[in-house]
Amino acid sequence: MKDMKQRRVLAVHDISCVGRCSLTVALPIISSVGVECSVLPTAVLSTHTGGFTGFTFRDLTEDICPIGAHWGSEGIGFDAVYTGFLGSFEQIDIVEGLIAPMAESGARIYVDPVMGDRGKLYTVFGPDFPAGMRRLCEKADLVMPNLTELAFMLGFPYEDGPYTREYVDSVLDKAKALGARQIVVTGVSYEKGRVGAVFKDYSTGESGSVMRDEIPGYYHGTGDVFGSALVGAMESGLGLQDSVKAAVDFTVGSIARTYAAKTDVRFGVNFECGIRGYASEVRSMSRIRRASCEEDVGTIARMAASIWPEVYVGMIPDGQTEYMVERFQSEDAVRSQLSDGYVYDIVRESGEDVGYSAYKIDGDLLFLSKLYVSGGARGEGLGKMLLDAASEAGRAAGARRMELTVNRNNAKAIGFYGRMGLSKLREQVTDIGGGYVMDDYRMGKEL
Ligand code: PXL
Repeated sequence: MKDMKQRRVLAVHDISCVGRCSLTVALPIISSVGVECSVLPTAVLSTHTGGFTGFTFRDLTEDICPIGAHWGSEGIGFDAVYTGFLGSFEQIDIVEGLIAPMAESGARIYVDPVMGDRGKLYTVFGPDFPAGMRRLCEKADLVMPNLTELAFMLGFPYEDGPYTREYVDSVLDKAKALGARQIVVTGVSYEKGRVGAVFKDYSTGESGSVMRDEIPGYYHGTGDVFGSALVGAMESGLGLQDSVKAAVDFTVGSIARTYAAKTDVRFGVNFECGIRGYASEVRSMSRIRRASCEEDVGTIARMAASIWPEVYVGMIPDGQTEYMVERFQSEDAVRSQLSDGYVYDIVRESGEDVGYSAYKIDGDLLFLSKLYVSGGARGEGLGKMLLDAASEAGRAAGARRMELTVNRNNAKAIGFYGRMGLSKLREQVTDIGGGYVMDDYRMGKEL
């Protein structure tokens, strides 16, 4: 189908041909949750640099600008960018230049400042490298360093764990200086034998941790398995806490499988056998998803056919609801709106699709065209969730105000929109053919 709105992520990492890290894990993991994953390979190595000797390294820094220029000339854009291992200080600068305009046009930026572990920088990096990574972090919405990388970027001495909660809180406070709205720190331990990730959203103050039993040994590529799973979950619409949980569980499962098999750890971890479980966990946890396949179109049309008659009964003349459902919410109508730039979000409750919104962003205006939740699921905050998701998407794409139309007799919806901060702008009558009109209020608010 044409122009369905899957999210498109650009993964900027090297390709280590053997060893399961960087792009060879980002691609399958991000794809597994139905998010489109494009790549920008920064270097090609025969293996990763941890544990193999004599690996080849072809630097692709020179190709980055022409690749970006081509995308620009074709109008190719990304909803998010996820950067990982970068080969040189110069490469950081160039990647920063490439992603700055993407960030400005609303792409969410995830930066994993891959540099070191267990208190040491990887041997391929010089002492000036952390300053470069720190600059890149300033461009990010979410950063995912380990404690070694934080220590190098922020200039405090690295200490081995376990750590006190006060110590980790003080590190999270210091890390605010990196400038990202959200942070996830990996490899944190509060007690011997338990390890996991802590997270904080500086804009809301939400923070927490996800800890699991530690598995003995050191496993290559786990930072990339974790980062890719985190990006896949976030881009599927999960909140920070749920995303961290999904990523930790997937990573720990991959390590456990590898530990049990006693395979050579230089080849990375067995994430492949857990990828289905991860994808289905993300899917079942994500309350809101963007309609992106033929099945979703059928779901929306079915929801409309059952919700609309219930909403509009007694509000508009007999026959008008059926007319409007057929005209605006048939599968063909939904398909053509999707091709025309409308985004449909579907919300689920207890694993069932129970409502949806549709909106279109045009310059500084986000027009919310539809917002419906089925009778049995009302009063659970799902309408607000859909409205918030639309507002956030609008803001990220540069919209400054939201507007919608609502039937003048629909007191419940008018009340709801009022509570959500929208006010009446004017009355609006629209002739929709078939002898019917829509007698609406136009409502709006600043985003
Ligand atoms: O993200 C880990 C990683 C990625 N790419 C290369 C690496 C490593 C870790 O050592 O060497 C080339």
